[in-house]
Amino acid sequence: MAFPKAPAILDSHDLSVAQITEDPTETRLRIYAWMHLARFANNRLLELFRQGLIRGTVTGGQGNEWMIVPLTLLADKKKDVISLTHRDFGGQLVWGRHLCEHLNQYFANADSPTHAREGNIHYGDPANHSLPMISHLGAMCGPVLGATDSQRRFGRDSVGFAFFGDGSSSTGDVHEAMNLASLMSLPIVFVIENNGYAYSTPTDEQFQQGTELWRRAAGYGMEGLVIDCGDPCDTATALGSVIDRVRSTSRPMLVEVKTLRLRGHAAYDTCDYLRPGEADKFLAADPLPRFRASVAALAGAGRVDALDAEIVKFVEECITATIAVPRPSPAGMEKDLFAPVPAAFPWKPEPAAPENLTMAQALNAALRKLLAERPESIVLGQDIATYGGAFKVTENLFKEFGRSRVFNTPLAESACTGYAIGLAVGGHRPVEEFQFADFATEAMTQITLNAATFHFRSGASCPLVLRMPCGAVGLGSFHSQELESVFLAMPGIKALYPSDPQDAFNALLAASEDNNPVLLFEHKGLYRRGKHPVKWDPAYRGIWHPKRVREGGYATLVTYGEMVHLAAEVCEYLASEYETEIELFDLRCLSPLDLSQIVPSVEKTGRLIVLHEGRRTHGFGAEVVARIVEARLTPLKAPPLRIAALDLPVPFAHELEAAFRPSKDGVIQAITGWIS
Ligand SMILES: Cc1ncc(C[n+]2csc(CCOP(=O)(O)OP(=O)(O)O)c2C)c(N)n1
Ligand SMILES: [Mg+2]
Repeated sequence: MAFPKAPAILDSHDLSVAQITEDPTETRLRIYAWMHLARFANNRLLELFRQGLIRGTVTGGQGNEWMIVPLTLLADKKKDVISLTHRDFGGQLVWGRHLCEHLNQYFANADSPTHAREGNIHYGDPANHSLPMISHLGAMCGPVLGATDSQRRFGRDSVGFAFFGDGSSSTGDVHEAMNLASLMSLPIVFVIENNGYAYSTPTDEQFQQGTELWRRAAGYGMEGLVIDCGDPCDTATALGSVIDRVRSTSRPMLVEVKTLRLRGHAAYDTCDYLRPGEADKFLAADPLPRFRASVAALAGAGRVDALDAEIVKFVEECITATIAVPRPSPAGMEKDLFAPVPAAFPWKPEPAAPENLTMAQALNAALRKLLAERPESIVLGQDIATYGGAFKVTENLFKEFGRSRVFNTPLAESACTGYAIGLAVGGHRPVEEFQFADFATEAMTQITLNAATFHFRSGASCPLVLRMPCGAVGLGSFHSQELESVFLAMPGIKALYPSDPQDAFNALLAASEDNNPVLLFEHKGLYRRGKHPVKWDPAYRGIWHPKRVREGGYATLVTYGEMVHLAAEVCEYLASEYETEIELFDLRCLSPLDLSQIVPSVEKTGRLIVLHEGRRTHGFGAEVVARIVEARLTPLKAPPLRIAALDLPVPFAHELEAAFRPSKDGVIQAITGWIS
């Protein structure tokens, strides 16, 4: 589609503070042009929504242009990082792309930047360091930190911009991210867009009255300031010095902007909760008409009128053009869930000779290999540096590779995972250790809604490995969970679950070269379950497929993780005591699930057993059984047998835990009962 030509004044997307005094008329005219474009286009979006031509909703940025336009004009779009929020439409326009591309997003057209998989303001331009927001407010702060750090690690003096409202300022993510940025000395400008309301809730119902949000900066060891709603050039001057300071010091700063929300929360908002006279007060405070008058005084009213007309004409032409763009097609949607499988890394074929290692040591060796051979790799997590991790999987890596590659994180799983997402999208390959898989629930949004959906909605890759020490080893409810079916109920996540040291070594290499978020489940009971030979295995990518551990004709048993060892003992026992041969599979990869070898096995045996340590209800086995049964043409000889943990929290005492999860005797009993 040929885009209408934009007014020439919009050719420039940049501004320096010096231009305001050097060339006041032209500079002000240019700032005004962007503000007017943002305001007029935003108003038209609202009308188009009301006409039913835009679906979902429109969250307007009317009243925020005085801040977001100067800020994005001042930013260095070649290297700075931004994640614009739902009041920042003006910033989206300045950051880049033709207006028609922005309108395609709102119309959810085939050519939209998100392929119509997201609507409204939920888009960005990852190739140009603009990270698409997810609805969960506060959640984009972590990714901005990571993507900015990624730029910095590539040698650029980038600044990151993270935005949140007065309402969002109460989210944990915001606090975690401010602490993390200060701790890591990251050059981030945190901007609080305080417009006095979170949807219908005024600030005095959100935090203690009299609280000045910008003063929170001191609590995080950073500078803070407040900028009142007003003249865009004064704002540009103030923001320009903030940006310069953050760029040169590499210290974060917190800026509270007292801004306006002129059209309510969103297109459908009736605003009847506003206090008497408040709407008029907001309109009277709008800086745009005043700025227009001051520009007209300098440039002449005729010039500003002509500019307005030119912009209006351009917007209308763009609307006409984008209304004609075809609607999206569902074709290709499923293919785009995951980033394509990349070429294998040119790994060194080492260690060539097998070394006897525990699974913890095998993972350590794989991490060392990754850090040594891939400069873009980064290892992070709680206590993983000098201490070597709660299970010593990262032992000595800090000593060998130093703090820039291997570092401790604070107890802030959400922001740290967000930070890792930013690193990954920026071109790095982070491997994050959760101290226990249980604590990954703290990062649920980042894993399941941010990382997992990134490729689908933006086309960008998010190569992230999340290491999950899991399983019950006598530690009770909060250090024992098997969370695979919780996480894998959400699309866009890959998952490996090795059962021996060589597979663990292979799994880490395979996960680290994939271009998607990969969960690596590591059963704690396997970390030190004897030493086994580990070496470079050219067929390491086989880990993405199940392994037949034992042949048999009576039934097919599918399991993974620590249960593979228990199942092998059970099969041995049943062979010797019952002369019943069971075909045993170690799934190894839980997502994407490959049952292509297992279905023919069930076809052969006619019987299916699924065993796992996770709970039975909504357990992973339910999916395995359903898929195999669906794939079969002939009926099974017996109902499928699911053996899993009890539907309880993981109990602490070892007698209780033993009764909770499948045991050798329990599995034998279940199978022999099923046979007879
Ligand atoms: C974590 C989270 N909780 C709830 C919502 C639903 N929601 C969307 S916008 C909004 C109000 C946000 O207020 P504020 O941060 O002040 O931003 P504003 O809309 O005023 O610009 C709410 C509650 C959300 N998007 N994210
Ligand atoms: Mg608000």
